[in-house]
This record gives sequence, C-alpha cells and structure tokens, in this order.
Amino acid sequence: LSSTSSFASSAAGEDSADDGFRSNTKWGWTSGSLVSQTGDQMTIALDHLPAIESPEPLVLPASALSSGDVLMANEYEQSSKGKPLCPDDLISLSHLHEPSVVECLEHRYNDNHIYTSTGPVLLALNPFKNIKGLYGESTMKQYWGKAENNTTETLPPHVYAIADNAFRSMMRKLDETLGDEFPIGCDQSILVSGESGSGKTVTTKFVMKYLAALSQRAGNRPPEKRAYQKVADTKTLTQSDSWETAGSDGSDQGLLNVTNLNGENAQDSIEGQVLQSNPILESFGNARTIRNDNSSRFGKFIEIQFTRMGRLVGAQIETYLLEKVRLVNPSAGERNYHIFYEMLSGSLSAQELRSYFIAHTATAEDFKLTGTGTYNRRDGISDKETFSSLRSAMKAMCFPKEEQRDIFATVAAVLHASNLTFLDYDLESALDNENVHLEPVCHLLGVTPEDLNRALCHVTISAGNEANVQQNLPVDKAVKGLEALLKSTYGTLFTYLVSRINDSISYQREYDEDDNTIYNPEFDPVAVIGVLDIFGFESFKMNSFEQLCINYCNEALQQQFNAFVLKNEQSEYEREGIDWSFIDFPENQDVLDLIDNRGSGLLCILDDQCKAPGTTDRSFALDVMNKCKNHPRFSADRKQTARLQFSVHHYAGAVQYSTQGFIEKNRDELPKEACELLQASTNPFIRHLADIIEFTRTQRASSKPNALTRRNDAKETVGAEFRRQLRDLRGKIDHMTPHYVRCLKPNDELVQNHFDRAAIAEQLRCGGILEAVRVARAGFSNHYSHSNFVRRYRTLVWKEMKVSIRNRKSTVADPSRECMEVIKHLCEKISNDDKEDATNGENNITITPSATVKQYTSTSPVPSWSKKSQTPA
Ligand code: AOV
Ligand code: MG
Repeated sequence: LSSTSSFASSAAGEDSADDGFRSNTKWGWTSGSLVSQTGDQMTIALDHLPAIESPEPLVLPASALSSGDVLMANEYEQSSKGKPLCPDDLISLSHLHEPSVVECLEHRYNDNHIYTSTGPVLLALNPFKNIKGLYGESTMKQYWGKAENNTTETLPPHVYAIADNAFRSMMRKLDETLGDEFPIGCDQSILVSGESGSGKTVTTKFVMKYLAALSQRAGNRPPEKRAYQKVADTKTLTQSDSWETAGSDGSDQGLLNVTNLNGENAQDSIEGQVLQSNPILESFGNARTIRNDNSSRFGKFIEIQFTRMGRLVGAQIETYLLEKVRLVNPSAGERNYHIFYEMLSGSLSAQELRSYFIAHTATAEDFKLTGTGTYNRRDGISDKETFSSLRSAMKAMCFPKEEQRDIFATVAAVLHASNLTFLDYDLESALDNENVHLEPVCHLLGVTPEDLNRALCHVTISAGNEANVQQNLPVDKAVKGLEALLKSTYGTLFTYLVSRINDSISYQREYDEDDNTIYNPEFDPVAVIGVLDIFGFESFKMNSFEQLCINYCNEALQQQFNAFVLKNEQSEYEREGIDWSFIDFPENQDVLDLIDNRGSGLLCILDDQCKAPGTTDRSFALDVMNKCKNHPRFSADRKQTARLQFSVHHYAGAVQYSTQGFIEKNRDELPKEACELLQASTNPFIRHLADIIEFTRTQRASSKPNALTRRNDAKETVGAEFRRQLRDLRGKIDHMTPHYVRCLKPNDELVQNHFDRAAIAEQLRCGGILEAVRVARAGFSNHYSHSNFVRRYRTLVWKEMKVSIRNRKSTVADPSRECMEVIKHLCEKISNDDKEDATNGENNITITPSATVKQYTSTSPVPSWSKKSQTPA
C-alpha cells in the first residue's frame, strides 16, 4: 500500500544523508493481506506497522485496485526456519515491480545472500562485513569446477560466476576461431557500476582475483597441454601460493583488508603483478569521502590479456577523470588522497623524512592539503598498512629505489606547496619568503624561489612584435596559479604512475637470449576481458561539471545496456522458435545528443565558451539556455534561470546542475609560466612530468591541426578529453560481450545488517534496474522453466490433471509434456469460463484467480507499497 493513504505515511522512513544526496529517501510501502473483497470495497489486514501498535484493517475502494496504490506481492515458500525462500533471479518473481524487488532483495540480504541475478545483470549488495566462506578458495573452486567438471549443479549467483562466465565465453569463442591468428569476437567485458561505496572496487578486485586464479590453473595444466612451454619458462610461471593463502580455510579472514586481495604472495607472477596495480592506484587515487573510506576518485577500465590457453599474460589500465579539485579544496569530513597520510603515518625512515623535508613530528594537521580535521579511516584500515602494501606493490612492479624516491618527493612537494603563502601588495603579489615551506618546495621541484615567484606571481604578455612584457598579478590570481600547479603536478604524477604500471604489466613478447627471433606465438595474448569500475549515476541537491560528465557516461552505458539486453532477449526467442515482432525499448539517444552533439550539445557549448576570450559561467549558462531551451530533455524554470541552473532529464530522473565553476573546471589549465617552470627544473623526474604535460598538450593539439594559433588554444578541455575517452571505451565495449554487475549500498551509514529500503529503491531506479526489467518484460515477463511452471500452475487445473502429475512432489518427469498438459487444461478451462477475466496479452497466459487483488494505479510520483495477497494455493 502506498503512503498516499494517510495511515501509511507514518511508516515512511526519515530523510537520511543530510548532504541531500538522495533525491527521495521515503519508503512508503507496507505489506498486508486481503481479508475480503465485496462489491467495490476490499479489506486489507496490515502485516506490521512499527508506528501503529495494532492497526485496524484497512478498507479501500475497489477503484484503488487500478491506481497502483495496491500492488500484488509475491508468495514465497518458507524455509524450515520459517524464512521466506526468495529466488536467485528476480526475473522469476511473479510480480515484478519496485516494492516486490526491494522486498525480495531484503529477504536475501537478511540471509547473507548478497548476490541476486536479474536477467542478465548481477545485483551485488554491499554487506559491509565479512561473510564466512563467501570468497574463499573452496568457493572459487566450486565455480570453476562446475564448468570444468561439466556438472549441472546450480550454484547461487556470485561475482565469481560472472567472472567465470566471461572466461568460459571467451574460451568458447577462442575454440571456435582456432587457427585464426587474430581471432575476432572473443573479447568480454565486465561492467561494474553503482553509487559511491556500493562495492564496485571490491567487486572488481574479486573479478581480477578469480581470473588470476583461473589463469594460474591454466598455467598449471599438465605439461603436454602447454603449447608455450619454452616461452613459459622465461616468464615466471611458478605456481604462486597466493590463492591458497587468501581465505583458503574458507574463513575469508581479513577480507576487508585490501592486502588480501592484492596477491602479495604472487609477486613474481604476472597474475600477481596485475593484482598489485590496485594498491598503487588506491594510494594515489583513493580518498576517504563522506560516502566511502576508500573511495576511488577516478574511473578505470582494465583490459586483462589472455592467451589461447586461457593464460593471463598481461593487462592494460585506462583511467578516467581523476578528481583534482580535492587537492586544492579538500572538504571538511573528508580526507585527501591516502598517500599523503601514508607518508605522514610514521612509516618513513628518518633519512627519508629528511630528504622530503618532513619533520618527524609533522602530522596531517600541519598541512593545508590534509588539515581537514578528519585524519583516520572509519573502516579500521591504517595508513601504515596500506603504505606497506604500496611499497610491496612498487617492489613487485620493479620500481627502482630512486624512482620510488622521486615519486614520494613529488608528493612531498605538493604537500609543502599547499602551505605556501603570498604577500599582498594591493594589485600585486609576491611569494612570502619567510614561509618555511618555500625552501622545501623549491628543493623538491628543482627550481629557485625567484623562478617560482616569477611563474606564480607574473604573467607574460606578448605585445605584438615587441619584446614580451612581464606583468605582476594580484594575489587571487597568484593563488589560482599555485592551485593549478598543485593539481597539474599531482594529476601528472598519477598519469605517470598509470603508464608506469602499464609498462610493467602489459604483455611484451619475451625473446630468447641467444636467438631473439624465437618466440612462441602461442604465448601472445589473443583476447581480453575488460573490467570497468566506473562512477555510478549521481544526483545531489545541486550538481556540477563532474556530475554532468559522470551522468553522461552512465547514459552512454545505459544505452549500450538496453541494446544488449534486448538483443539477448530476442536471440533467446529466436532459439526457442517463438513468433515475435520487434518491440520498443527505452531510448535515451536524445539525452546523449543534448550533452554531446557537435555544436549544440552542452559539452560543446561549454568548449566553445572555454575557447572564446572573456567568457564566464554566466555567459555559458545564458548560451545554454538559449540553445537548448526547446530540447525535450532540457528544462530551466524561472528560478533556475535566475540562478544560472538547469535540469537534464536523465534516464534515471531529472538532475539539476549549477553552471558555477564549469568554465574553470573544463579548462583545467596550467598557466604557461608554471609549465615552463617545471620544464626548466634541475630535477630530471620533474622535467619528465613537465614533458608529459607538454606531450599531452601537443599530442592533443596534433589531432586538430587547424585549431591552433596560440599554444593554450591547443589544450584539449577536460570535457573533450572525457568525450574522446568515452568514445574509445564505447567503441571497445561494442566489440565485447558484456557482463553486468550493479552494486547496491544498503545504507548510508556504512554499517552491516541494515537494509534501507528507500535507499535501495532509489539505486534500483538510478541503476536502470527497473528499466532493464521493463525491457525484459516488454517481451515475456516471466521466464519459467517447464518444471517450475508445472509446479506453480497445476493447482489451477487440479481436478483435470492426471493423478500421476498431481501427486508428484518436487520432480517433474517430462517437464515439457506436462507443461503442455497444464496449458491445455488451462485453455479449456478458460474457454469454458470467463475469457475476459482470465486471459491477458497475445502470447502470454496470465492467470488471475478471483481471490487475488489486481492492480491499482498510483497518483503519487513514487510508487509505494506491496500487498500480500491470498493466493488460492
Ligand atoms: P565503490 O568502489 O563502489 O565506491 P568499494 O568497493 O570501495 O566501493 O567498497 C566500499 C567498502 O565497502 C569497502 O571498502 C569494504 O569495506 C566494503 N565492501 C564492499 N564490498 C564488499 C564485500 N563484497 N564484502 C565485504 N565488504 C565489502 V567509489 O570508489 O566511492 O564509487 O567512488
Ligand atoms: Mg571504488
């Protein structure tokens, strides 16, 4: 029953997350049973309402049945302990709507069944606790054992099952293309999405761990099966014991301790190295936020490379949109990137501290970048621990000592630089020479204080043919320059690390030392499994440029998802020989057009504005209002227009964006002066970082030769870069067979054993889960196996059925024939009884026994409750 009925609103949840994260946190549904139905009235007994001790039975008009205020609930079999047994796959729920899906997930969550299938998607609830035996080696073995031993055993949904499916599907395709040097169509993708803290990164790591373990199995096949014996010897293919040690006793002790997922004991093997990329990326790219203590502040796509034998031989990582604003504007209640705290955690030797100019008494409080008032992690993981994982990972990836020193020195430079201050001379400024951090910054960056002062507090103006003129800048401009320098230096360090990791883990042909022409092509990778760990759809009270990019990405993936699901569905009908005509599915191309259309899309308007001189967020907002006002997915009412805000109607709902900061965030520019400063550094590592900045600039510039006049014009904007990356990603995924995981976060408090229905409902909406269900339902809503169908519906034709079928308890002898028999009797019954009542749809048979409640349409925007009906059985 929905909360629009006055009684039920008292049961609705309270607003959680005071940062306005959830757009709707009310859960207005409760359950009950139909007691009686007479004429145009029905009486419903409520199951449980915490706010009302013994509620009176509710009398509703029968008209309520069609308004959606009352929805049919599902009847579950009970376990021996009296718990409802909910199906592993939501598709087999008889009544599929938001409340029933939420209810089913809640029952499963209470039983520690955190994984649920919904057609082609795996839903993964974050338990925020270790579930005994869930990820141990014996569980892993079950999943690969099922395929390898060809057993028909049905295993519950699991992230391992998804990884296993992807692997088997790749291997099957590889077998089909045997003999092709470059087999096509074998690549797979595992697309993991969900909101912050829902468990994407952990899921991704389990996928990687499973694939690495499978690979080690492949590598340990009997020698006669190894086609790549010789080369195999040159790569270290020694059996690692990491999979034996990681939770092998089934206890999964310390699962939440990231180190267990990093394959630290497998350092020598390429599988181990691939896993070791995680601690490095996490130290430099993760931070504690309000929503997650280990929040990835970037998106990533890892392509894991396999040989024909299913051997993992390398990986390539692509990252997206590292959040740099955190470096200059850290929020209270959050931390900056883990690496800063790790270096201040007492893990560095006295000598290291000296070389980074960090006093041994220094703490995170002493630096502007880290002094947010929040210093620890709630999940109990210490910075010392993660720093030691980082060091082992760097060792495993063969980062020499000097390189590690250079990297940490750069981090220290950024840390000190955040404390720099300026002297204010009205319209002019200068670096404060008294500031004790100035010398460390200059030392670590390999520049002089004079050069640094010139780069930050002056601008060079070219005056036609005459010599360039230096002009002093006011303090606010100098501060902006320093912020740009911090963001650029750290951002480039991250880029450097990603490419450095890629150098270590991407496959390189090994040549024989004596005869470098000999290599065994069997050892070359021929297929990849790509794993995407990307920010889910975001909708805050007010949203900015980052959310537009993130939501744009989600729109693109949703489009791909819709097309794929429908394709899948239709090919199943084809296989089953079902007469079927094409059906419509939710189309969101128009939202994508609104965002990225050449010329008229939001990001393109933004780019044009960024290129033009003298533009502001205001001029951008006005241009957008003007050019997009008639787009059906765009709106800006009077109040919004006055505040330079607008809404985009995404597939997951309307999101309100504020244009404030769009221009600066999209430009994300390092002033020419600062760039030249780094290029002139005496420190070769800093010069290398400057080269990367310059390289990306010129590389981007070369792709659009006509656009250049001045060097700054050549820089690709953040939006344009992301658009390009997304285009590449979509291009890749289009040629891969996708596997989907949607992670769900049961509560905003990050605690175990607490299932917030409203939060889950909202995520189901944002994840497009109900859309997916809608797509699936647009065809045949329920996929029953023959035997399940017989078990469920024979009761309706009890009398007519053969005694033998009637009495059979759980097994059905000849499911297909008995199914036909049930249908035959049903059809006879229907034609004898009232056809109108009992049939519905052209192909589907929907039985509506008279004692059950039909549907009711809601007048409230959010549907809100589920009703337990009495079924005749
Ligand atoms: P995210 O990747 O989706 O957030 P994480 O994967 O970092 O979320 O998960 C957040 C935290 O939830 C982890 O640090 C664990 O403590 C816990 N957790 C997640 N999955 C599991 C699991 N399967 N079993 C036990 N605990 C788990 V973000 O990167 O913030 O969008 O940006
Ligand atoms: Mg993450």
